[in-house]
Amino acid sequence: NSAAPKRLAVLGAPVDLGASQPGTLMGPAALRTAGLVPMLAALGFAVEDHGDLLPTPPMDDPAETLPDNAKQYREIQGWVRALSGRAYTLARSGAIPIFLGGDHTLSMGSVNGVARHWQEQGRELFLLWLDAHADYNTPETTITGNMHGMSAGFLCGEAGLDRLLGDEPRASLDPSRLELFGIRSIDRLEKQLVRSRKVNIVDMRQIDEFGVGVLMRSFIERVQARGGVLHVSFDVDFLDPELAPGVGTTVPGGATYREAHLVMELLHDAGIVRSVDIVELNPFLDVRGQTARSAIELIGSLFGQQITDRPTPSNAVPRES
Ligand code: B3U
Ligand code: MN
Ligand code: MN
Repeated sequence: NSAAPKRLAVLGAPVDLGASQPGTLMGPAALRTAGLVPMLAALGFAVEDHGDLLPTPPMDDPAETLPDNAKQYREIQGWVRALSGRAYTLARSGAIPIFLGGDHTLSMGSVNGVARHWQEQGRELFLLWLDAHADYNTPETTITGNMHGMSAGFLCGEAGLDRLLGDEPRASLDPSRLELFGIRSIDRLEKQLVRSRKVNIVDMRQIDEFGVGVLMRSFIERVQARGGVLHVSFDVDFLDPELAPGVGTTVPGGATYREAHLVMELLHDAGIVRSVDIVELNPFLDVRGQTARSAIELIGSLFGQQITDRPTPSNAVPRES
């Protein structure tokens, strides 16, 4: 898609209070150490590194308005508010923002901000959630209270974290525009909730039966048929733990090296990606930088790294006219 912007804006958000295990705050540093910025520059992009974000100071929400079962709520609120504002201005600047986490609460801010921008442009934003988990809990359904398990639900307007953004405008994302992909761990009440909202889920069983190519192409076709744009929220636990041991919540049976690259290559060829999160990398748990390096390679495929520069076959996804 020749209309796609050629500017990439990298922003770190070293938040780790949304996860059960500390350590994802080192994620942005590990991704930079693994060579993210020069890799993207070598693909022909103008890459701006905006460094790491600081959270806004805690708000003075009265105690009785704070949600139960949402651990570290005040601190996360500071991150989410800061992220939403920055995401909005970065998206408006015409660059493709790449948010480096940090745990998956990052997306509550990043996606809200970019969604607000696309709403103003009158374009439908779709959200691809590459993850072992559905992250569709609310303070009411959660078992752990960990807020990284609530991000997708929050973004689709689920109740219970209503004051999280403070005075930042809350964008609305219809659950029909969320695609959960790679799922293999979901809580009981969470499953009921995604079913009742008719969220699209591609779980690992579907991937085993049909393959990622067919499933990803049908999702891309759906986005293109609506003239939509896409935010990719990449939780590295989407990958199999053999490939990506550096995460706090590994779940066996994840995407293989080749499946994950094919997902990224198809997304690149479709020309619909306008913003990206890379989250849940925990360098403290990583093995000699392996997970960080895998994540970087996959982001390379998402931004056009090819094996033989052979274009997508002509019988593949129809292009936007
Ligand atoms: N669903 C569980 C587990 C979980 C969600 N996201 C992660 N873990 N990384 C929960 O805590 O909500
Ligand atoms: Mn996640
Ligand atoms: Mn996950």
